[in-house]
Amino acid sequence: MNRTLGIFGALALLCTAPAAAQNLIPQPVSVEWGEGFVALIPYRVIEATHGELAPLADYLEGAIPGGRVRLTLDGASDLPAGGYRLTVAPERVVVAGRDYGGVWNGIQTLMQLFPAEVYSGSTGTPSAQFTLPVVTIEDWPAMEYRGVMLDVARTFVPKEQVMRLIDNIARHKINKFHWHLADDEGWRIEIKSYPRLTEIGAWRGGDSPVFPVYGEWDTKYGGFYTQDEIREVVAYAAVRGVEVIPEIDLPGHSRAAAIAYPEILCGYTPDLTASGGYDTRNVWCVAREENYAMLDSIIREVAALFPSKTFHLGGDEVETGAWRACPHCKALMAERGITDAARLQDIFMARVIEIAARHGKNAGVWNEAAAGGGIARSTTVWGWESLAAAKRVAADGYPTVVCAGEYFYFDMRQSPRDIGHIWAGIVTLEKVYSFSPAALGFTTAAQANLRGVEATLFHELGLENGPGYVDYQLFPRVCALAEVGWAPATRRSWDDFERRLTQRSPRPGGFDDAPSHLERLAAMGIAYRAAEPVPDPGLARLKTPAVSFTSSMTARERDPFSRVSGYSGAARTTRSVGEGDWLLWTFAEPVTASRIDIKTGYDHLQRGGVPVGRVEVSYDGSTFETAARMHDLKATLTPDRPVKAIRIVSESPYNGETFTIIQPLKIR
Ligand code: TNX
Repeated sequence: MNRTLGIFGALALLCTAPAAAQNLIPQPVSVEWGEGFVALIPYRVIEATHGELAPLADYLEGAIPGGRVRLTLDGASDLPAGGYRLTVAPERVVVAGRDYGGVWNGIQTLMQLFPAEVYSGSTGTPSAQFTLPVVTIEDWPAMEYRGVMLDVARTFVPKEQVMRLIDNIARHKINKFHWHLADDEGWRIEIKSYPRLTEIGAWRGGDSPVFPVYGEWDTKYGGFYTQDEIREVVAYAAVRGVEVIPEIDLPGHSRAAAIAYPEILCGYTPDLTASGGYDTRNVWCVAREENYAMLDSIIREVAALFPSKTFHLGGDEVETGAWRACPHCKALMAERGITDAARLQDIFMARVIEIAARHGKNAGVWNEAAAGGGIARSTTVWGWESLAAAKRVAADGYPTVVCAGEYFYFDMRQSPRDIGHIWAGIVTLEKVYSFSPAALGFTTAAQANLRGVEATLFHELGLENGPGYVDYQLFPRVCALAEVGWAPATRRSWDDFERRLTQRSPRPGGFDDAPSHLERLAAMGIAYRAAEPVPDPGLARLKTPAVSFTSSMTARERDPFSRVSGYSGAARTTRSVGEGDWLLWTFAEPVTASRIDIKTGYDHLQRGGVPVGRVEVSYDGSTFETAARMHDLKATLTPDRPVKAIRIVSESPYNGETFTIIQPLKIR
């Protein structure tokens, strides 16, 4: 296939060669700078020597402003998978890939030789500044698996944004997109044989039987992908050399599915006292034979949509209480001679792994599912709980993807003042970059089992932090992850990485500097995290007037109400807030304040508070009037008179938890 659009050649300009000056990320294996720069011809002449590279020729056509480029699979067969040779010479640019992904990777390196504008979508006539350095690059990845996981269950991410994310990670030579499609809070993929999974399970709040959590408390919220949309995303990713790995999280994390099809749950009537009458069980019954027929049908439909050989079946954080209470599960345990109910998970996982195999897939699981050692060693295991857990599964002989929380959970905070979870600590950019299997004590045998690395974005905090959240959490940490997966630790230097990320690099001969990588991210339209957030100066000057706090609920011993009245921390009650429950702050003296912030639920996460309700104010301590409504578990008052008391009256039957958290008032 030959796409000749013009006849002029490129022009070589004689200048001194740049030092390793193009700020390439991830850092290639070998770069040999030649003499001078090549000025681009003002139109594209893109040629692909193999029919299968046609999508890449089309991609490049829309991606660069000019130049004569040959894409080929010839001349790189000696390189490892994903490898490429890129030569920029006056007569033409050649991207020779070991395979399709190799050509993609070479194209991405080529694009980093351009000014950052190449990413801003303007592929018109190149200006005089559009010059490429003469160079030969030979390059291949250290790790086969370089992934990003997105949870679309807690916060739904529309198809277009998923594709945008895939594009942006693929530009960093990330080659796997792990799509977390079902969890407690939503089922996001159309299953034709079980339509209620999305008719009911894709929506929460409003008139849905799935109760609201994590924001959008008083509206019906959700979404799902039709099978056609899934195919579209998979095809879009394939053009970019990205394999899409679906995940249906089993047998736990399945509340949305269980609300749509309650018969999948264990066969007993649960005690609903702490949960406002909701059945919150989220675990498939192991002993119910019909469950496996249903799962066969679900797995068959999902498997058919994804060309990936890998099918992630979940297996994390299974709440075994239901199994222990279930007469059928207990009978199964007796029959198999199992005394620990947790081991029922081995039986369940073996069944679904076998179903996946029947539909042509190798299973993937989270590390807990491999804890018993009872599942097949062909199963890829994602080591997420900790570095130690990742080491353990790798040492146990499982092909391992490392996504250990303390390195690769990008829902963690990037600094103490940032948004995010904290359970795995602060995950700074430098921490991500520091990951090195050898230095962190993976044995040689364990290292041989590593498939690679993956960043995960679990998405409980998406709704409350708005549309920029995904970019903010992922970038620039994905840039560090990309280099960790691509370049062995022996070839990496934090100082050098940080320089390439943040500093421009001068180019001789009067040409524009090579952009910093952050400039490229900006040109891609990524709302990356640029710096640590500044503290709110008002917080240091909060008032703490004497106040008493009471409620219709009682506090548990460990987190008493005195924490709220003492402004020292959060209190936690012994049950979910229900309709008519109240929280009351009474000041010793009326308080003059310009602003009072009221917050319930976790400090960092919209969960466990008062979702719907009114906020009443009293100026005399006896008559109350409604002054605000709870929104996103919080409210703000700007009183024009001294306030004697504040009362929250709940109008929601349930908050999705078995407790309610109350934060101290912030009074300014
Ligand atoms: C643990 S990661 C989970 C997720 C949460 C995440 C929050 C995993 C396999 N389970 O359900 O969203 O922590 O960081």
